[in-house]
Amino acid sequence: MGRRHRAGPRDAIAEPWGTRTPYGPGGTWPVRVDSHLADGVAEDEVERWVRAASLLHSNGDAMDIAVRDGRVVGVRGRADDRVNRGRLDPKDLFAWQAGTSPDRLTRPLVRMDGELVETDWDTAMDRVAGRTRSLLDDQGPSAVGFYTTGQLMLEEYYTLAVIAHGGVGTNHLDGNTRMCTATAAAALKESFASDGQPGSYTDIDHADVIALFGHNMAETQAVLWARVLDRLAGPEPPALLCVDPRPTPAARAATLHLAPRPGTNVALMNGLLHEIIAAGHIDRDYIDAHTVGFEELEERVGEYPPERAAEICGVPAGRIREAARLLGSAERLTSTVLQGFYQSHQATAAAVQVNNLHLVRGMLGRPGCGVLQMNGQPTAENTRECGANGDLPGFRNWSNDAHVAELAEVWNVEPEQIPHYAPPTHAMQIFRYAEQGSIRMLWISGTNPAVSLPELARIRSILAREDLFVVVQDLFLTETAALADVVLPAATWGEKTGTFTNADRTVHLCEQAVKPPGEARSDLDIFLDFASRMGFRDKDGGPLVHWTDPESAFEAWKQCSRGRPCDYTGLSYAKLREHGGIQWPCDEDHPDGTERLYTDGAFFASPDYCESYGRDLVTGAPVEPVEYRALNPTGKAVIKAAAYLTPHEQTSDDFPLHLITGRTLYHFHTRTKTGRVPQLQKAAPEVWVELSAVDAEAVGAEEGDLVEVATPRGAVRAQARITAIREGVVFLPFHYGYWDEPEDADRHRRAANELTITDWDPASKQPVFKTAAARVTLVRRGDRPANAPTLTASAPLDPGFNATAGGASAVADQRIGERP
Ligand SMILES: Nc1nc2c(c(=O)[nH]1)N[C@H]1C(S)=C(S)[C@@H](COP(=O)(O)OP(=O)(O)OC[C@H]3O[C@@H](n4cnc5c(=O)[nH]c(N)nc54)[C@H](O)[C@@H]3O)O[C@H]1N2
Ligand SMILES: Nc1nc2c(c(=O)[nH]1)N[C@H]1C(S)=C(S)[C@@H](COP(=O)(O)OP(=O)(O)OC[C@H]3O[C@@H](n4cnc5c(=O)[nH]c(N)nc54)[C@H](O)[C@@H]3O)O[C@H]1N2
Ligand SMILES: [Mo]
Repeated sequence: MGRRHRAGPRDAIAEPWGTRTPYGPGGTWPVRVDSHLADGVAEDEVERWVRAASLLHSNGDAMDIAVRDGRVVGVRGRADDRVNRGRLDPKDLFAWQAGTSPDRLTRPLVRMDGELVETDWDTAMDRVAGRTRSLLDDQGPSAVGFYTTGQLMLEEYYTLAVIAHGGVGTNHLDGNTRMCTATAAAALKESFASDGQPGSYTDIDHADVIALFGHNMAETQAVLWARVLDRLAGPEPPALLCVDPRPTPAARAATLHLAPRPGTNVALMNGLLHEIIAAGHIDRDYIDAHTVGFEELEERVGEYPPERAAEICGVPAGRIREAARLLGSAERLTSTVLQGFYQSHQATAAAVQVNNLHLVRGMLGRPGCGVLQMNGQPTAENTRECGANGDLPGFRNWSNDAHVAELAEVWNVEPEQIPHYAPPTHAMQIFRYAEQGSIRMLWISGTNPAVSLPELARIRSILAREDLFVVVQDLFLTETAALADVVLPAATWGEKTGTFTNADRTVHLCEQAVKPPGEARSDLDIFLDFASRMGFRDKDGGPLVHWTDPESAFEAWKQCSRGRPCDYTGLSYAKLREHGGIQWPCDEDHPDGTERLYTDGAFFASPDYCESYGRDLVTGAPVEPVEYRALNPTGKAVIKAAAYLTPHEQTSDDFPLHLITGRTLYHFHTRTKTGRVPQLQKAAPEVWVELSAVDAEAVGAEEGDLVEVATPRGAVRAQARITAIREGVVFLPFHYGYWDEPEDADRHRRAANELTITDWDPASKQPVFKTAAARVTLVRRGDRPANAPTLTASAPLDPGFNATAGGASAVADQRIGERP
């Protein structure tokens, strides 16, 4: 048995990554159990501990929810779980308090004479079902659209996918995962012809080089970053490469930090691949045995000697060479990719080059050799698996008739009932159809598009259209809910049971700990109620949705996943209770799950089996089945080359700066949860804008001054934070909508998405949140530094003022060495 000692409590706001537990290559990440209980509650006063996983990122940290008197009173990390080995980050530790917020929605609301008024479930659901029925009669299924999320549970997405594709029969079902990890899925489909994360978090334990591409891991997957920090603090630490225009904590810890001009990732990757191939740092045998397309890549990257890449990216050629040497000499390379690559005009093309890097170096499927095309939201993976994201369930191929027939068999419907005349409609197109009036009902669950979609003035005007019936299913009266015709109060994390799958395919069971407030219902119960009101039938007249609770929904999903890459048939609630997190595929042949995909160079890519034949990276046009068969008859990995294309919106005299947007450690998205959590809200209470000293001086602004950031779409006012961000680049966090100050006259001058553009990557259709041309002007002098976090990417150049801290209410316990 291991020792157990207290590392001493920490202020989890001031020390978000906690105390180091160093370890060496190939070692096991030591256990450190973090916990936080409500003020005045001692651990022995907790009545029950209920199994769960983290909600506000995709890391999948396993934890137990502490319950007393029927209320959640805290959380504790699970020592025995493969993902976090007990650790929790600030959102994990504190965000549960949002569930107990007094302004939770507790009754359905319907719009009467222009106002939202409380009503009962029957009235609300009859309105929803009645409108669906009349639209189906008048116009057919294409009048109805569903826009869901990456924050519900697998059982809920699967039920929604069956309802939308199999019941209503509409092709218009997508998730906010389109904003989030559509490019992760697209890049995996391009390279491996199927979604499915090749790597595993345990690759961090083995890697000798770790490369982060457009991923602020320290802030967005803080527990995974603690794992990296523990390797860095241990014997034989890995070298770290960070590619990000901002001085993120990872950039500051990196062996090598490249800060490219936003939107130039493809040129940079081509420059790196040019050097790696030229230096012969490639695995010829692997390339020959397991890939197609290498010659095209070699030729393409031949056009990007470091000097040319340097000119495009604004990174010195010498640094590109250095980075290529680092990547080229790695023996065990682990790469992660996220929004700095995914939310740009060449998102898929850039993310695919990271896959190419691993393919040409033969670094896949071995310990330490993994690509993690990251997810963002806690259950984005499930949205994708279940086909609630603009794909078919079970990673089935919409352009393969046999796959559609197989799905029809699982659902016991006619294949024609499942729309597959074109790929399922992507979210940006769903909103376009609503704008044009062909979609006349939009059911939004678990997402807040009035703050999170690009070009908000346009989104507000779409949601407010008279001829669009909007249903919003949420916990709170969000900016989006305020525009709805019907608002359905949902239960959330801790109030319902279901499964979650994280970014490295680890499935966790998350169990109900407490009752939802008032009349709030789980999303599953709401969807089931709708299916029964609609009377959806299979072809033998039985109920199409024949399950009644989370576990029976899970069992139904298992059958749908059978034989597919994301095979769940070997899992059960009982097994997840016994073992904690398990990685799919988990089936008869892999009863304990699967740590790494593609271990023997075998892919899910054969023409009959693959999820996708791929797309043209420039136009987005789907590759034809015959074309794919000719290119890749035996199902190898596909190496796809891409030329760099300039961003669509160029800087100009009027708009001379590059605007990028993103996150901070302490908040989640539109803050509907974290804004209601005192410790988190206090750490980052209001919007700020990050500027370099040079750009600030050019407009006469200093730290703390109020400035205006404008693009052709709108303007946001924020306090200036002067940082070591790349010159010519400004950064706005996108967390600040206006639900907490609805009467504020300046409310439309806080959200970053007032400024962003309606534009997307051609292959993944993911919007371009990370490149816009902007201008900054001084509004007025401030009298204090910006109220922005100091330990993160927004760290001030001048460290002379108070560091962000949480104080007494933010103390978390940490116990090192506690064994499962
Ligand atoms: N604290 C916190 N954690 C979260 C979330 C949250 O809201 N808050 N959200 C979760 C979700 S849904 C997601 S999707 C993930 C997102 O996690 P990340 O992708 O790590 O977060 P972002 O801040 O969106 O963007 C990452 C970085 O991209 C950089 N970047 C911008 N433009 C470029 C570019 O052109 N090239 C390169 N190389 N880099 C660029 C930015 O400077 C930024 O530091 O986080 C998850 N975790
Ligand atoms: N400018 C800019 N915009 C961005 C991004 C960016 O980097 N820059 N990132 C994009 C990305 S990656 C993402 S993921 C999106 C996120 O954008 P959103 O999805 O709009 O963000 P959230 O604030 O997480 O909204 C989730 C909503 O679901 C509700 N909710 C939580 N749990 C439950 C539940 O169990 N049931 C139901 N029914 N509702 C629930 C919450 O109260 C909240 O209103 O934003 C995108 N927009
Ligand atoms: Mo996301």
